Amino acid sequence: MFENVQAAPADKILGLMMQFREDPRDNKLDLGVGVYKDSHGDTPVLAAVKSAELRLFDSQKTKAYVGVQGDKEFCAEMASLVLGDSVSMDRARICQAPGGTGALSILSMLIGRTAPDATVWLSDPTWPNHMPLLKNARLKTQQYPYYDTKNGKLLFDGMMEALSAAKPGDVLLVHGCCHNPTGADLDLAQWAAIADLCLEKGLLPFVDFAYLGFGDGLEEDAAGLRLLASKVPEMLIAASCSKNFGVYRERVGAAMIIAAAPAQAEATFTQLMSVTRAVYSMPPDHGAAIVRMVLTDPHLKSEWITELNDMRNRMLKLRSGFAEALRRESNSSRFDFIADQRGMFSRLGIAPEEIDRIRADHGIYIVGDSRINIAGLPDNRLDEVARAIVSSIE
Ligand code: PLP
Ligand code: TYF
Repeated sequence: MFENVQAAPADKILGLMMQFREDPRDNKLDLGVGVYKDSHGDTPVLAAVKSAELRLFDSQKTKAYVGVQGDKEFCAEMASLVLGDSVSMDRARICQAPGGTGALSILSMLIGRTAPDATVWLSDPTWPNHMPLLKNARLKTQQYPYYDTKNGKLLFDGMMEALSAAKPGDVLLVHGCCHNPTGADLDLAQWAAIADLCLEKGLLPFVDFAYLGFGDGLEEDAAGLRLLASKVPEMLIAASCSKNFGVYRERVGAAMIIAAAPAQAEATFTQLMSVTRAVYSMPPDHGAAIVRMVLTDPHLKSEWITELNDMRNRMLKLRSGFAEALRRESNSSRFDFIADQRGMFSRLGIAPEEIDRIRADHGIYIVGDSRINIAGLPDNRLDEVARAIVSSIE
């Protein structure tokens, strides 16, 4: 069976992460994989999460299965965090999933079951795992223009124009906030235009929500998604807790279905549960139990919000500081867009040879599409990093 199997292409981001680990240089700098780092370059366990883990250790009485939906209280808390009061909860069904990726995958398989002829439209560029997981669900895909890397600008008109070719029943995959890899987000007027487009053309919006709280704030980051949810009859959401709770390896996320009527939501949810039973039966418990504890305990919740605010404010400060350092070093406004974008990523808009040179000469690791992880920048080396980049580009 295996004698003719060819190796699968590597994930470029995860490949770069491995290459970085093997680099012996002391002053090497990882701006690759999307993991939040503090001013010491560490990704520590949040204090609120640690407290919840200690409590869980003391209070947990069983490791018996959690059930296919996962922890119901976790699901309810996630629904309220993401959706607020934008939709009536009797039209929504939520399950716990192994990370945002797990949520994206099971929802994609649900689409594959219920609308196998649908085309899923995704942004160009997008997170490199979107395409493989949609293909894995045997779905057709097409990309819409989203971002002009050379000029650091969102291509909203191009996006809307491309989507005019979408057929009724097609799926529109959008990033809820902090677009990966560009950091360029839709404003509220653009979210409203997308809602109108979905209504007009009968498209199903599918929101990938992996960075809630990393852009402008918990409420602000959810505003576009909630506006959309308040207008459309049906919607899918894949939420991740990896980044905002810093629980990456625990694999915590939620898959949400919104339907036009409660009975449709319920029937569709039974299909989703049938998908998950076939794939992994039941979700892992530990991370979701922690998130549930944090969200249901007022003291832990406020501690978490403070820690989330600190992470976000650090990234915002790094954005303006780095844009300023690049402005000084390049004597131009070429990189000013970095200060205006949001979340963990921006694309420098430099060439692959330049990226290779920066890695070879300075030990600075940047993804091949010129994406940098803003949180990976050390506060006290902004000028040095800006100098290394500017000196390596034409
Ligand atoms: N979607 C986007 C856009 C991401 O950047 C990530 C990051 O890893 C994910 C989904 C999935 O996150 P995870 O599966 O680690 O929760
Ligand atoms: O974009 C990133 O860096 C994160 C982490 O296959 C990641 O979302 C990257 C690639 C991948 C899974 C996670």
